[in-house]
Amino acid sequence: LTQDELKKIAAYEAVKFVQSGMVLGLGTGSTAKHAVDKIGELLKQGKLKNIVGIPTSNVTRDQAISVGIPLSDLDKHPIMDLSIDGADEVDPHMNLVKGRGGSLLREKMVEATSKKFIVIVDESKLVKYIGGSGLAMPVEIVQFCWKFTLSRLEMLFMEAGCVGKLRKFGDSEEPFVTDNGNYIIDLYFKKDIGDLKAASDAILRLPGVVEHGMFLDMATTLIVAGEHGVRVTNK
Ligand code: DER
Repeated sequence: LTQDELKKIAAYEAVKFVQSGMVLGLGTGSTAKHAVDKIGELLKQGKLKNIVGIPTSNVTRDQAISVGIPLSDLDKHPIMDLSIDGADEVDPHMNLVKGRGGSLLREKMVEATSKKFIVIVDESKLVKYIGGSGLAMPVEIVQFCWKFTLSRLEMLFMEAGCVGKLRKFGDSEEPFVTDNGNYIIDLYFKKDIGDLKAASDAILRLPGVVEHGMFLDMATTLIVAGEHGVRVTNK
């Protein structure tokens, strides 16, 4: 099975939890994309009714429109019955790293209001500890004096050998700009950063930081698709 087929299996398993009448947080990324497609399909078949989607990015908004999911926003629907989204890393406590697609702020705003937040991943996303994959831990920051903020973030995690990089748009030298008009600093750690809650608080206290990609104690259900099938775990 290819990685995308595994992502589809996890996504379709999550959509089984969607009931008619729900207000749904619609995630962003290549895994959540399959869930959005499936919800649209079930609506078309009449198997789902009266769904309101709250998209976590402009890309998901456009996809949801194209598959016929009625949309609204957090102002009108401040509480989600259910959110479904992917993740870049999942640790054994269901803490997540998200944001490699650049949508972490709206994802966190939507998913923090959810009664149930189902994370859908292929097994390659499972890590022993956050920051353990050596891949990016994204932080959304304001554009003003971004070098200043980058160096403050690196200093926070000096012991973990932290290096920060301004995310660029594709292969260009242009900085990536989020749906919210902000920049993203990708942090890379050489070692475990230890207490995630303390790390989260320290990052958020830095003026200039908008939000970070650690989703701590937010997921309620994890669906992992692997070579041995699909596994659903509740927190
Ligand atoms: O950028 C994001 O937050 C995405 O949800 C990411 O965490 C998962 O993206 P993927 O499903 O394309 O791997």
